[in-house]
Amino acid sequence: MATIILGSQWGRGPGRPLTHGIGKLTDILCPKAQICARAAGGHNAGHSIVANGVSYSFHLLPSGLVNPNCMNLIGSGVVFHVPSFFKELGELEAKGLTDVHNRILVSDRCQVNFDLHAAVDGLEEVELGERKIGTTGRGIGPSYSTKAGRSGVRVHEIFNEELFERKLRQLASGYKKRFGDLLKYDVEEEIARFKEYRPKLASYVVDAVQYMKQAQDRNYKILIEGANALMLDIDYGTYPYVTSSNTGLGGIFTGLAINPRKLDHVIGVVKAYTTRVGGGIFKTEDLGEAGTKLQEIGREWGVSTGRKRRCGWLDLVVLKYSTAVNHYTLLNVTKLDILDTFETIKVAVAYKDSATGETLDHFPADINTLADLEVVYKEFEGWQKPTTAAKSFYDLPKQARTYIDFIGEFVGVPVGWVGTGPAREDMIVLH
Ligand code: 2SA
Repeated sequence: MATIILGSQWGRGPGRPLTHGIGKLTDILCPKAQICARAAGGHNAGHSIVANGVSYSFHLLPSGLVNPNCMNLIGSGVVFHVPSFFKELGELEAKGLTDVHNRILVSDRCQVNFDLHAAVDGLEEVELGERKIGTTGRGIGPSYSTKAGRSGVRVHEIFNEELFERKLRQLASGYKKRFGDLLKYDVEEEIARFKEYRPKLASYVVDAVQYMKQAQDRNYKILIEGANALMLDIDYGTYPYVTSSNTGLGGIFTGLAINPRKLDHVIGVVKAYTTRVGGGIFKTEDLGEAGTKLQEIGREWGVSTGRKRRCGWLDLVVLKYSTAVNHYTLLNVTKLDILDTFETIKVAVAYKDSATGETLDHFPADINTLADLEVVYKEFEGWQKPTTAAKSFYDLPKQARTYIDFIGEFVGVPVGWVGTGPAREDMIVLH
């Protein structure tokens, strides 16, 4: 049976160098899992896990590597950057994780994300000027573009040297025609690097369809880690200010070919407020004191790029929409403790057309329509007490319980976990 963990807002990450977001829940659920898998995205994702006092950062690799008994799989929907794969494995090993090389597999159907794609990512951002997306610069968009354009290179093709080199040269020359000398990329150097990677990579590559089928036939417990979050989904996010993969539930099925009838739970990770990295609309962003306070107390910096995250209030219109797309069966509210010192806490419950006075309780497709709408907030009294020591839901201050209950009731999904601090034990289990 599989459990899927998905980011429900614009980021899934922890925002501080300790375990706090999807990583933390993965860490908690991992001891029960035999396989931990990634389905989509690439090395643009980022979160940290603290295990036995050591902080581990994950970008491309599944965080099930922290559990010594867990196998890990990079699924077919991931855009696979080979240098990052070896670098991240090396870093995890240097920090003391054991047997990592024998516990990670890569689908032979993954698209290869080349340094070429990162170079193009940068140039495309420059072309966009003021309308730039604010990407992580990891070549994610260009990798998925070449995949959709059917000119990409897949992992299995790395092992057909002649084909690989021909396709990569072709790809590079296409981009060279578009960008000329602005493109700083030496295809021959990349080809030379792959001569070294090729023999080292072979033992990790697997037919992931067969692998997952066998695992599901044997009723293995599989934990699937979403990358990024729903509002960055290429189809359902705030397009075009999104990443280029399906970060929602759909991407899990295309990326891993799992059996939809063998699912335990789809867990939505909901930060108790909202953050966003990069450009794009963010209706509940607070550019004043509250936003700065959330940024500072929450230590909201991107794990992959170190960029400051924009901060604001929880948007339940977004969460309801995210639930309609991802069909969460349980929610994990995270970072509740970051709100501990606020006198008042605001939550978006609807949008309003100020011209007509009409309220909208759903999330519109058009970001220009959205831009014109006003946010309708509900205000909650803050609890102004520390929540980190709470061991059970009833240890939480009454105002904090009201806040959590409201979230679950508003979207119609039970809250299964509440994160109240960075440590593994700072997680209240409710379900
Ligand atoms: P890209 O690089 O093409 O995927 O960027 C497109 C948009 O998607 C956003 N994006 C992210 N937003 C939040 N967190 C992400 N991962 C890292 C983290 C980010 C970091 O968890 O901290 O370290 O900066 C992530 N990855 C992509 C990105 O900001 C663009 O708006």
